[in-house]
Amino acid sequence: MEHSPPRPDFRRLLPRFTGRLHDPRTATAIGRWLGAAFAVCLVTGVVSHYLQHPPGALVNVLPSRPVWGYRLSQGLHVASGIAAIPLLLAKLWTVYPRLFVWPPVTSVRHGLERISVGLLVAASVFEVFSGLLNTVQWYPWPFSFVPVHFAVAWVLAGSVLLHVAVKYPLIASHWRVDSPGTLALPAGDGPDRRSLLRGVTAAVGAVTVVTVGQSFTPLGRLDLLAPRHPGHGPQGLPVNRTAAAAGALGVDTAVWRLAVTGPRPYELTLDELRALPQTDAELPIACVEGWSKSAHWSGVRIHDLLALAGAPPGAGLRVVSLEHRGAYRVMEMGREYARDPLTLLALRLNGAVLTPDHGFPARIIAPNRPGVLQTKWVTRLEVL
Ligand SMILES: Nc1nc2c(c(=O)[nH]1)N[C@H]1C(S)=C(S)[C@@H](COP(=O)(O)O)O[C@H]1N2
Ligand SMILES: [Mo]
Repeated sequence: MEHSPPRPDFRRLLPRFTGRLHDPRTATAIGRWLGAAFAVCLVTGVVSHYLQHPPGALVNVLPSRPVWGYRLSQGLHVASGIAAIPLLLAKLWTVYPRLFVWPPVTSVRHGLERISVGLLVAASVFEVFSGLLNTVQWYPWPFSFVPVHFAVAWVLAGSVLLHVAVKYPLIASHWRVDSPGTLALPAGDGPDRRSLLRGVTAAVGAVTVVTVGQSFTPLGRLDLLAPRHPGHGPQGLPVNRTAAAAGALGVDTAVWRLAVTGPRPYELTLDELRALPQTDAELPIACVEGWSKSAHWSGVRIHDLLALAGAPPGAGLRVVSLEHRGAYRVMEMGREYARDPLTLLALRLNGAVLTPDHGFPARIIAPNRPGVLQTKWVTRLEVL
């Protein structure tokens, strides 16, 4: 007699989870910290994006103060992104048994919810790891980092909001740590959950402490894992793009000129620039990739150079570097930056003439400004 093959019972093939830590209470406890990290990351990321790529309407209203504004904002962006890594891993561990629920979809609503969670997980992992790789200047992908990281941030923000809305009743019933009667667990909060949460907290603390020194200089000595140490580099300041990489080595000061175009265009030699009134400023370089360091600069006020060219009050500025190619060869700055008395065409750094890597013979330094816009090896200023 023929036997028909037994029908496979998928349920038996699926792993079974009995641990109580994969429950909504743990998911809520970790999820709220992850949500907080994502919120800080989103706000500071939007600040960074608009300071770096201001839309036309914002160009002339973006403030050049406080001088440390961009440094703080970008330091928080990278620190909250790094803190999100252990939180995200812990959150995914807590909820991953839900990958194995059977049947995988019970209704249209359930199907949509699972798709939205898939999007949430994909966007979270993408944002956190693309940001991390960007801090080490590693781009193992074919697209341009900034627009994609920015666009996916909105996908992430939307899917977090949707997720919180869908899960609201569960989150609300587990939000208060001591709410009586909300836990369907016989033993209440055992030491296991507390240990897990303590472990996650320790992991967040550890990754923060060994990287935050890249921008928070008092903890500079503990900065073991951050890709750039704020104290390392010529003249006590890191360098992202060297003069050799930019083809800006060996500038001949006998032929170099600063050209200023405007209603009354003119040119200056380096000696003539040095003979103009010099201004000192203590200002940070705050790289979009996370490191920042304050330094002592001196040079000629941009405002004075523009006035000499007959620029109308409130004029903006285009700055051109002698670098031949590179995304940061040409930079524009709006009115608030151009007229700030601390915005300099710097000739000296920390008491000495700029080294080639820091932009010899002249570079821009301005307050509250992303590092990528602090143009090095300047050769021309154009009044806008
Ligand atoms: N012309 C030019 N200027 C530039 C860059 C560049 O690639 N080309 N890099 C920028 C970046 S990303 C940063 S963070 C700062 C770093 O300045 P530093 O090397 O003097 O520390 O320079 C900026 N100025
Ligand atoms: Mo940078």
